Amino acid sequence: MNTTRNQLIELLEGKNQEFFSGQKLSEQLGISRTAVWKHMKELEKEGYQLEAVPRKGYRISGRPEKLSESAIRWGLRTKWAGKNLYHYPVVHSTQIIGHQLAQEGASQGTVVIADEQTAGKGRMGRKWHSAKTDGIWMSMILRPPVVPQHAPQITLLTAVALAETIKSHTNLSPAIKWPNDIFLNHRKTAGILTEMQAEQDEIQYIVLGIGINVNQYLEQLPEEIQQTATSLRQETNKSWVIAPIVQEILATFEKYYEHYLNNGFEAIKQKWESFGYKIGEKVKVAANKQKYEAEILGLADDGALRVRRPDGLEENLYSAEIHW
Ligand code: BTX
Repeated sequence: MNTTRNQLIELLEGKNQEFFSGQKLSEQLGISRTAVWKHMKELEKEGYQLEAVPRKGYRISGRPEKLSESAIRWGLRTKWAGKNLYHYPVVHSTQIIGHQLAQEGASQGTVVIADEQTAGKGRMGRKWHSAKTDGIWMSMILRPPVVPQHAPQITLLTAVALAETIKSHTNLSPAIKWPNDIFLNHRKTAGILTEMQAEQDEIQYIVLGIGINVNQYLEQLPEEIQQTATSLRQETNKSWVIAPIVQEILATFEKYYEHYLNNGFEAIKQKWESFGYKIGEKVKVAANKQKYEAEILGLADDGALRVRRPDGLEENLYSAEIHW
């Protein structure tokens, strides 16, 4: 990460569409005007469109379509989420890098994002297909001051942030399948993997993995998920620039996360239920080594899934697979 470049982007962003004089930039960054010019050339290589007008200065008139650290930073309106950012073209899994960074002490909100994962991870040892430049594959480090038993609430909160972002960005109507899948038109378009390092009563860190299919057509997905998966492009028939979606996810997540820490889970629960998939419907549940039919009632106050069995017995599920 080049911190001068980050500062430069932040300064230009603060000016919005106005010009920023080369002299002012060089003073504020503490570098020569030639160095400012060199950084501008680097930004152009990353895909920025820059205007340089004599006696007026510089301004950015277009942002790169290609994902990069700068592309996410430019216009990112968060306090801490994504402020510390690592972008890679190819990784095994952003989760693995997230764990390494967290163990080295990386701060809350640190994000690892990749164009492609060669060994993307789903839950319980499953695979997450994450091919090149067609999706959002990212992990964020969190250090929440909550007991480990409440960590699943952060997964639910993340699902709300994803559903809300997809809805506002694309006008589609996402639904959340408990606990962590985002569905569009009954097909999975995003998943969340929450991995935690914890002591008895304290979370050391969480690596929150988010995967969203964005620009793939169905035929580009592996055959085994073509009947069950979808993407934003498939549902909207257009391609999407990744960075603004990432920015909106980070800002929405940060808003709900802070609300959750300050006010508890209640508001998140209500939001989650407003997106909840199959609430009031009968589904097949696999839990506690049993399989049975049950009606989904909603969330319990602590985030457990409330279901009612055919005999009327109601129960709260903390770990279960839902099918239909
Ligand atoms: P999950 O266990 O709920 O979902 C995995 C299952 O979903 C697979 O078994 C397969 O059936 C299906 N699947 C696999 N890939 C896709 C896909 N691209 N779209 C739709 N369905 C799929 C969900 O696990 C958690 C996924 C988290 C992924 C992120 S990406 C960034 C981070 N790094 C990493 O390695 N994982 C996380």
